[in-house]
Amino acid sequence: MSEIASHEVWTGARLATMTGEAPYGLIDDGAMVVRGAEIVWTGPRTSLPPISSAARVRDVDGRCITPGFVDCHTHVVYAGDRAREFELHLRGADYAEIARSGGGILSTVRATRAASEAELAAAADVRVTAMCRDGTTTLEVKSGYGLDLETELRMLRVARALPGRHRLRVRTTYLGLHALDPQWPTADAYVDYVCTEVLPQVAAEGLADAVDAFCESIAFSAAQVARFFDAARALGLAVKLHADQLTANGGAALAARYGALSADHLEHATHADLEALAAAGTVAVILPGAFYYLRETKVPPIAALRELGVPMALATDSNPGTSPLTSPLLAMNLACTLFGLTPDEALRGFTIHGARALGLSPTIGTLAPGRKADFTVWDADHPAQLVAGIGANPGATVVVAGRTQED
Ligand code: DI6
Ligand code: FE
Repeated sequence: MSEIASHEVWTGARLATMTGEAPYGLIDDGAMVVRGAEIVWTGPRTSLPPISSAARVRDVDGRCITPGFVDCHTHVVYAGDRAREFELHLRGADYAEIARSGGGILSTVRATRAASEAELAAAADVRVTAMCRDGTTTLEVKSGYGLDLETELRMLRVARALPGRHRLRVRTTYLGLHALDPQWPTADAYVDYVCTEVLPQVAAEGLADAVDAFCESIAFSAAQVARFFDAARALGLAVKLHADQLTANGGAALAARYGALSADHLEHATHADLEALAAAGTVAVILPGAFYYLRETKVPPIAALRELGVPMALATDSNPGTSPLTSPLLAMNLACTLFGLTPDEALRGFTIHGARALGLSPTIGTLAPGRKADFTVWDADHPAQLVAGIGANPGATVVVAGRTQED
């Protein structure tokens, strides 16, 4: 191979490439060459091709390098907080009861509608700063706390502007069917409004990469979501779905029928639903934060997903009501302790499969030639250490598009 006219050569690294079948796709004593914003070579240090003398060599002294984390399901843009509801929940009120009595999503809707674009951005900044510190380099952000045209557009604009202040990539999702706005006489009337007035405007302004809905007994039916998905598909938008989280309601089957990028939660999905996901190539997104916070008891069907070969992504579901969680490290630990994922599966969930759940595979999510140079050098010598701690960050140098914070 000819000499690499490169800028950065990372050596002395234990590379968790997340490619192939071997645990973590590990390369001990590895090296990685980065040119500009792209990875151009990875492998054992001893096979490193001749390097130009102009290259900058960075020896990381046995540290482990992972791909940047992809948090593929968050609601990180919102105003207000729901600590009062947490108190009620601990005293025995369940999530559905709180929602029916005007709390829940609607209480965050009231606070978000009242917040200016600058206030919403400032609130999101605090959370996104914490996420970046713990290794997140790509973030999906959903709207859904506005319900009306103006606030939904404001949320999406705030999400789209995050990379101007934080070093990360953002994908935005219009969560059109999240809760029923009480000003509408029926859910169907609200679905009509969303499909004919909000969705076309979101698409016209290019503010969303995908759409999502909350398919649940306390939210929207599979038939209502199908109408929304038809409208989204006609506008060329990808679909994702909150499916079978609290009850079995046909969500995962619907997601599969529409070739969704992902079906998320899945605690109550049936085996037939999972077979449909496998056949459709839809990613299952596992969200242990919400399970933990709501003190649920029905775990998602991990063994069946594994058996059927459905890729499992993992995400924080960062939101004020069911998962006020920003740390991918803690989410990975919870997925292992509560759901029995292996640390290898947890890391794949936040890298290669998270990327796939956003339609960004293979551009990001692994350490391999041709991928974006989004990665983290950890003050840890093995990737399992990142998952074994209870959200403990051992120290991290986060690189996005080939650049560290200091570059
Ligand atoms: N994602 C959601 O959108 C809902 N549950 C979930 O996991 C509720 C979010 C909220 O209560 O604000
Ligand atoms: Fe969610």
